Amino acid sequence: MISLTQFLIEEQRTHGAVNADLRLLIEVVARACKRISIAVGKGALGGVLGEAGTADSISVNVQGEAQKKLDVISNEILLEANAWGGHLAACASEEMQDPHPIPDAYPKGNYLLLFDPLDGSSNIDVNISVGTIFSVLRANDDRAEPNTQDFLQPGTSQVAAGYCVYGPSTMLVLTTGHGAHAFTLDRELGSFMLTARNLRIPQDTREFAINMSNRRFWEAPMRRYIDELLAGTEGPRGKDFNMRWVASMVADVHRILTRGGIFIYPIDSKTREQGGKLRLMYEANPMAFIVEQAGGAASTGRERILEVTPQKLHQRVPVFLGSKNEVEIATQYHHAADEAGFI
Ligand code: P6P
Repeated sequence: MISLTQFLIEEQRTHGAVNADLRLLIEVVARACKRISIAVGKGALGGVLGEAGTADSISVNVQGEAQKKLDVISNEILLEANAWGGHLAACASEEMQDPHPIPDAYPKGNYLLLFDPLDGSSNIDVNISVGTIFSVLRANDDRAEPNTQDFLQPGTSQVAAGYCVYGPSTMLVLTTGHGAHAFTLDRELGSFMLTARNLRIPQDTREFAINMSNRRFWEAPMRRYIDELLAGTEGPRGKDFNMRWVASMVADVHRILTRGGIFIYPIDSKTREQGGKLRLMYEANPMAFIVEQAGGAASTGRERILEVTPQKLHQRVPVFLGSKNEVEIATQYHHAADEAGFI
């Protein structure tokens, strides 16, 4: 069993896709995730549960969502860990309106790091798995101080992406463009150890993940697709399906990477104005990169997620990802509905 460090050095030797700076970046993010795992694992004992801010004014993030104390702590851990290494030009986070520059006291590098520091944090207070999601882009070499525009690159430009799921075990799943690989934290060693190389998502599945309570808000092709799954063996799909919904994207996606399935957060009449619920740059894009590297597919229901041209840093998109054949069926239903002119 090899460590994350040894794996990255092997990647550097075999593929050359991982240079010294990118290897340092990934190791620094992994180290930050270990610190977040410790904070999350303390639960009530760490005095870090509940909302951030004061009793009469809960702090709200740029998304307009109530911030948990652990959202703020996780964000700070990632910013501090990445400040001094000289590998980054700037960071961007779900928790911050604008990109965060590397302090002038430190050298700047050639990468941009985007992250959702603690995805699913509404589950923290009820002790359900949460996670950190990150995406790595190349910085614009011509600009000393990166600006928001430098971050607005399509998902196909990512050089690395990963997530850390804080569950019964803490696991890091990573891609640098040569497969998706899983590492489990050995708490005694303090190292992430390679426990699954080249994850593969089955092309077909009998398991779907969606928040069914939104059904009345869905577009027609979304209702058609899900109703056919619910019809089971008597319906057009001719087989029964099972449903899971953790309401923590990292946990749902990790299950799909491990045993297949389709994860869906569609656009609906509630989220039409914002373009969907999940964020493109630091949720959909990194997860789409990982899922495609594991042989799955990732679509907005109408186009490949990785080919969406970003317009805003906190842009939201619909997400269909997982077992390729199911993503393709759902996407085909949306195209058919669009061509027929009804939604
Ligand atoms: P809902 C968590 O807040 C999150 O961003 C994802 O992790 C998760 O998949 C989704 O929202 C859950 O949304 O509407 O079911 O609470």
